[in-house]
Amino acid sequence: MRCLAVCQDELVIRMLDEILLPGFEVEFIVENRPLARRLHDAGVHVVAGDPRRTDTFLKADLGPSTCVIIEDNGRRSPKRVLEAVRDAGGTLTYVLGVGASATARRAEEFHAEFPDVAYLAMSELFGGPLLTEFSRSLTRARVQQYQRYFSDADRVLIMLHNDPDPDAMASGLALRNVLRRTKATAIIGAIHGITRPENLRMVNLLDIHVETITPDSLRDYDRIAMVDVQPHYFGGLIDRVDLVIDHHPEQPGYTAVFKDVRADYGSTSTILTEHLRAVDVNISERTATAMLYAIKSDTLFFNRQTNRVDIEAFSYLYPLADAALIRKMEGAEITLERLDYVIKAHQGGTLIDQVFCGFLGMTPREDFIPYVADFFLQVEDVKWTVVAGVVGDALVVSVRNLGYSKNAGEFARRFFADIGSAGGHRAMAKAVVPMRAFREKFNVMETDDIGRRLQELVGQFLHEPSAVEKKREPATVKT
Ligand SMILES: [Mn+2]
Repeated sequence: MRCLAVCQDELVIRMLDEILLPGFEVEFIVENRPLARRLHDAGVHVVAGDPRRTDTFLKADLGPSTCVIIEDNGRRSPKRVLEAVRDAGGTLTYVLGVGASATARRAEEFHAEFPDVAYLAMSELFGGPLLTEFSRSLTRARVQQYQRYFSDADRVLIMLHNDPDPDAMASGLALRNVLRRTKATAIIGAIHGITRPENLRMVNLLDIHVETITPDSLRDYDRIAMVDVQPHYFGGLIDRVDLVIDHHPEQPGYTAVFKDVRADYGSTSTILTEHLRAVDVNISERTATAMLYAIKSDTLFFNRQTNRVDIEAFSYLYPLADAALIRKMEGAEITLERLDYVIKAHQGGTLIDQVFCGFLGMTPREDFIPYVADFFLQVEDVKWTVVAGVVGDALVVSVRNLGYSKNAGEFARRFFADIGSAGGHRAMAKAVVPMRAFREKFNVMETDDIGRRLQELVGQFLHEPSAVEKKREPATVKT
């Protein structure tokens, strides 16, 4: 492809020349003759001429498929140049904003007069990679500090939250990697082990060992790190740790020697991908597979709380991971016992105005409830699901939606925060309330009425005039 660039700044010319060659056949139009001569002597394809004259472009053989780049350094308006290009038949025109004048307002000004012209700001084009590079060196310094701090420990514990999910386990593997340790010297542990079938399948397929930790055994470790969770989660059991790496909102009330908490990240594995990259540690196929699966599952394949960095981490890990294994882990979601609860919800549930509500009765494990809520969200014509079940003496409610006009987290908080714990995101939320409090607040005597009552609550919530949408609120409970 041919490219004509109207530039007056030597640095810009040399940069464009280097970037566009050899993919483009590039020629520069320069006003300043001595500069044109100098560039010509340096081997740059350049002609001297007045870019405000149409015949300059005709002479340069401008055609409709020639790409034209016009530098705008803010000193002199390039409007006459744009007119000349247009009169000469140019259609693929870009203005390259250089310097402080390259603002969004400037872009709008051009757009108003020349709607076909695209405005590119140099700072935007180069800013991203440059900032990534600089923040990587900050991360590098941080990681090297905690690596040193952990280096003389005999036994390290990498602690996960209860019922560890893919992100917790993948982060455990990744941190072990960053610390350059083996499973003998860095134990991945949790107080309550894994229960969900898909997570158990991950453990088996990737041969991950999560050790059960007792409060007493914490003393046996020289250093304790936490990933995907912060100490407050353990309710006073641990108030001081050596390292915390997490993507949940930062919590007060504990001390950590080193801490990397980034609440705007979609997964802890995203943070750890950056740590691994910053210190140039090799990522094994097993770890990459676990991390890729973790990012996919924590962001619901980029459906919630996803950041540019999550997508970047995903594309970095993708070629290193075993995608077939991930498909196999995902397939584990469907089990016969889960199908029993799907059937139960289907039989007793109601679908009204694209809202599915179901009550599962007593469930031996909590994961049946979000599973059924997710399941019915896939059904044609379902936009919201609210599924509840009784675990122990608590009613657990899972809320999911596809229609983004109302916030699932807000629904959970509105009705349940005063009698239990409730929270979540725009598209998924959860509430856990004592059964007795639920019965009293909502005046439900018969268990059979629970589903119907929930249906009424969602109906009420969805038909209220929409309040001004608040910014996404952080999750306060694990959904
Ligand atoms: Mn997570």
